[in-house]
Amino acid sequence: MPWRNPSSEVLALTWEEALERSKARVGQLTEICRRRGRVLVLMQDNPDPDALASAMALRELILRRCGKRATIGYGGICGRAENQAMMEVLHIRARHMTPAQVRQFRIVCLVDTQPRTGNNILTREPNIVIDHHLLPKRNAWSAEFADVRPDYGATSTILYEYLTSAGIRLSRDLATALFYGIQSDTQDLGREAGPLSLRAYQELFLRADKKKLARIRRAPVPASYFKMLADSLSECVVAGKTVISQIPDCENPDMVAEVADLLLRLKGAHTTVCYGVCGDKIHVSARAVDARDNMARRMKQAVRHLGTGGGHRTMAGGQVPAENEPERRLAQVRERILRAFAGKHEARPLVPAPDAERIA
Ligand SMILES: [Mn+2]
Repeated sequence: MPWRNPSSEVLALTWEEALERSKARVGQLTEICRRRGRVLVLMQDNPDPDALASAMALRELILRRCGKRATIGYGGICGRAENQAMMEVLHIRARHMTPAQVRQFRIVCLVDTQPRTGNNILTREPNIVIDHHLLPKRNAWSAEFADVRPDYGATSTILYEYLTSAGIRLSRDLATALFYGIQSDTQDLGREAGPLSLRAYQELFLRADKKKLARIRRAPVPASYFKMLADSLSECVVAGKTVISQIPDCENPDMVAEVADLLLRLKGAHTTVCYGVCGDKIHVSARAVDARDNMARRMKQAVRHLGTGGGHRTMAGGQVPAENEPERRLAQVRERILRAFAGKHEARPLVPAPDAERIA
């Protein structure tokens, strides 16, 4: 079934109308999952809280409606301390998988990601796609069931609608997960969140376990976290209203996203980009204060013919394979980033080098 980016008119739906729509979708979805064969809920390679919560919710829906225990999987690293804590504290059993393991499942559901985005390990057409990222104009894909809502702040909101419309009572852990998913993906509803996400957020807040939320948000980080942070700041440059940073020895791709988020707090900054080599790929994250800066479009521009990229208007990600000649690839990516995000502005260091300061 081919899909197009819907207009934002859906935001005109009332909560009741949205639930009605979701109820119909749940019917279609459960019909597919009831078929013979094991079900896999696959997230992006480096799952974030929205993906983890959505996968947990979809697993619950499939369990209650189809009596089947779906497996939750991902291909990369779940590196961020908060995300690891979320899995542990809320008992989300997600497995790291290889493409060969993924192929053993007959029914595959993608959540919070889409086929051919380069950020998941699926090598065939999925049966089910539930997501809220912008759809690609080219590289169109198809699936038996697809519910993609780019006007939604989080995939967790879609799953909350599904569960509510199906009359499924949420466990405290699941309510906590979905609340945290919406909160983190919309940055406390400040980023691309509509009235439906607001409604879900309010209802879930009442049910969420605040003590567990605090344990997740303040999860301990290893010393290497501060090393990566220090390195990223010493490499950081400002070009016009764009802040660009590199993490030289990046242990996990989540750090790239985290630094991009952090740098957006710089006074006067409109957009931020952070990149670094993690494993055999260069990961890139971009953030913007204003949706008009369309980060997804610029990211695609920056990685064109080198890798894949996409996302939302205010947050986007990209991946460039770098198995061969990583240094040359890195230089190429750096140049592309400067061109796509900084234009003609001159790049100056954010933090002066310690030596330069001493001389001055
Ligand atoms: Mn999301």
